[in-house]
Amino acid sequence: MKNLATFFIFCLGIAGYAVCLADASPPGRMVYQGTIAADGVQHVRIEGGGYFFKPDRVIVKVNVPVELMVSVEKSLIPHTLVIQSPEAGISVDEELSSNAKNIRFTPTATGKYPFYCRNKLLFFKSHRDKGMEGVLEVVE
Ligand SMILES: [Cu+2]
Repeated sequence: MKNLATFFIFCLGIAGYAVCLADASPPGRMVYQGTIAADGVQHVRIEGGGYFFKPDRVIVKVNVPVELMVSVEKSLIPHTLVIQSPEAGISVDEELSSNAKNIRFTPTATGKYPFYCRNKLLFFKSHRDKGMEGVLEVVE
C-alpha cells in the first residue's frame, strides 16, 4: 500500500501524466513506449517476479536519459536486473526487491538489447530461461 502511495506521488510530482497513463494500460499489454517527461528523463516502470518482467518490451529514445523504476513481487526468491550492452553505454547489474529501485543510464546507440535476471539455483534452469527476460529497444 505504501508503495502504491509513493508511486502515485511520483506520478503527480516528477514524471507527470505519461507514466501514469501507461501504468493504467490494460493488463496483458506488455509493450512500454517511453515518453520524455518534463524533467527530460524517460521514466519506465518495470515489475518482475517468478518468472517474468512486465513489460517485457520497453522502447526508449536514444541519447535521452532513462530512469528505470524496478521492483519485484515480495518473495523469498532473490532477483536481479542485468543489461550488459556496453556498445550502447548500458551496464546494469542490480539486486532487486519489493522496494522500487531507480536505475539510470543513457542509451547511446539504437538497437535491441536484452534485459534479464541472472539468478539461478544450482542445477535448476536460470530465471532467464524460465522467462525472466525482455528487450530494451532503443530507437531514434
Ligand atoms: Cu530472478
